[in-house]
Amino acid sequence: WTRERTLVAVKPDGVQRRLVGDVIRRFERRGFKLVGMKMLQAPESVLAEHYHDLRRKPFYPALISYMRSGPVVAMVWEGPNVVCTSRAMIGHTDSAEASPGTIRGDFSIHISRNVIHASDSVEGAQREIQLWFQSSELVDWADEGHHSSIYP
Ligand code: YYY
Ligand code: MG
Repeated sequence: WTRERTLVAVKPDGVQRRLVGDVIRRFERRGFKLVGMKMLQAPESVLAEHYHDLRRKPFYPALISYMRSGPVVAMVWEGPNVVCTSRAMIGHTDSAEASPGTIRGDFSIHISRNVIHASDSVEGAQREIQLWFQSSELVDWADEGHHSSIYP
């Protein structure tokens, strides 16, 4: 496989609700590898770039102020098919439609407070990782044998 990475971020409501550990636990249990993580108050410029495609949507101002309402925890996860699998793990954008068992389906009831972000394509993930992280903040660590029991 070719190395695939995605950007996951616990949004301010998720941090306030102490859901960071649960999110990390779910990704670790699945077998993905954490290669970057930081807590930050997201700068306006980063959010503007991150949500550039949504800038003309009616909910955009509320989305930006929600994302600026507190710190987020940004993470980079690595593994086979991690972009697609992460999207399945977080669930539908609209929490009302998110299946139980997904992060949004377990922890959220409203689209505007949906706890978590994950990139929606491989190219989008590359763009978002570069936006949120310096390359020096990503750690390329070896799996030390566990690797082969998680994926060949
Ligand atoms: O990628 P994802 O987060 O699942 O959805 P996007 O369509 O990229 O929208 C980003 C973000 O915007 C979403 O997580 C919540 C918010 N939002 C909203 O508040 N109201 C909508 N009708 C659509 C999206
Ligand atoms: Mg999106």
